[in-house]
Amino acid sequence: MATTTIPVGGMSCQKCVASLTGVLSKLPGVEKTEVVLEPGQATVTYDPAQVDEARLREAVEDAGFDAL
Ligand code: 9UX
Repeated sequence: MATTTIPVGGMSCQKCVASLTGVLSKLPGVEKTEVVLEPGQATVTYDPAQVDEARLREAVEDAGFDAL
C-alpha cells in the first residue's frame, strides 16, 4: 500500500470536498481517501498494483479540480 498527498486547487466549499472524496474513493485500488479544503489537498492510500499517482491526478482533473 502507498500513500500520496496531492495539492488540489479549485475547491471552494465542503460540497467540493465531498464530491472529490467520492470520485477518488470509487477508483479501483483506492483504499482510503481524505480530502481537506484548507489547504486544498487529497491524501490517498492505494494499491500501487492497481492505480498510480498519475491516474489519481487525472481523476482530480476529471472531477473539475486542479491537481497542483
Ligand atoms: Mo460548493 Mo464546489 O457550492 O465546485 S460544490 S464550490
